[in-house]
Amino acid sequence: MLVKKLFTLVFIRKEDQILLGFKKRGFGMNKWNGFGGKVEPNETILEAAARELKEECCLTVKPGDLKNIAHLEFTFEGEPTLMDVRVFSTSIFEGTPKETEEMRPKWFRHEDVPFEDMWLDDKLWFPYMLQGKKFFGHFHYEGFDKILNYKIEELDSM
Ligand code: 6U4
Ligand code: NA
Ligand code: NA
Repeated sequence: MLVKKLFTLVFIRKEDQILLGFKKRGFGMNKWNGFGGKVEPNETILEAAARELKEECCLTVKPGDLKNIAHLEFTFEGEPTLMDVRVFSTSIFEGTPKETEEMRPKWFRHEDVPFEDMWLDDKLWFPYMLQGKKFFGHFHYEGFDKILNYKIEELDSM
């Protein structure tokens, strides 16, 4: 049986740029990604998404301004965990991104997204996100550097 764990992942957009953070510690260390983390028992998924964004790069968003753009699932060969990742995006935010203990933020133009220093799945689904599509993706990993199989489905609504 798979044990589901719920995570958030937030992408801030500005004109033709997207904000990524270089993760300095923990899961996904030394990779660029959106901002996010575990959903705590006392909060909604949107509250968790806004909280993690604030903690990790000091930007403020209203939870209601976050648009749910994707649902990603990650499983790992031989492991009982399913990572259930809810992906959000907005261009409505307050503040200037600041480096924290967890993340070093940086704006990237779409053509400069550093896929070679990101999770392997990102280059498979970023094109959907950058084109403004909604989608579901499931990725089955062996370890952290090999995808055994995956599927991505575009969705009409989330
Ligand atoms: P703590 O324990 O506070 O450091 P927390 O910030 O709660 O952790 P974290 O950073 O471990 O959680 O959450 C993992 C983050 O990585 C979430 O935003 C989801 C994201 N993530 C996990 N696997 C991913 C993958 N294969 N591709 C991807 N993002 C992934 O693009
Ligand atoms: Na995190
Ligand atoms: Na965090």
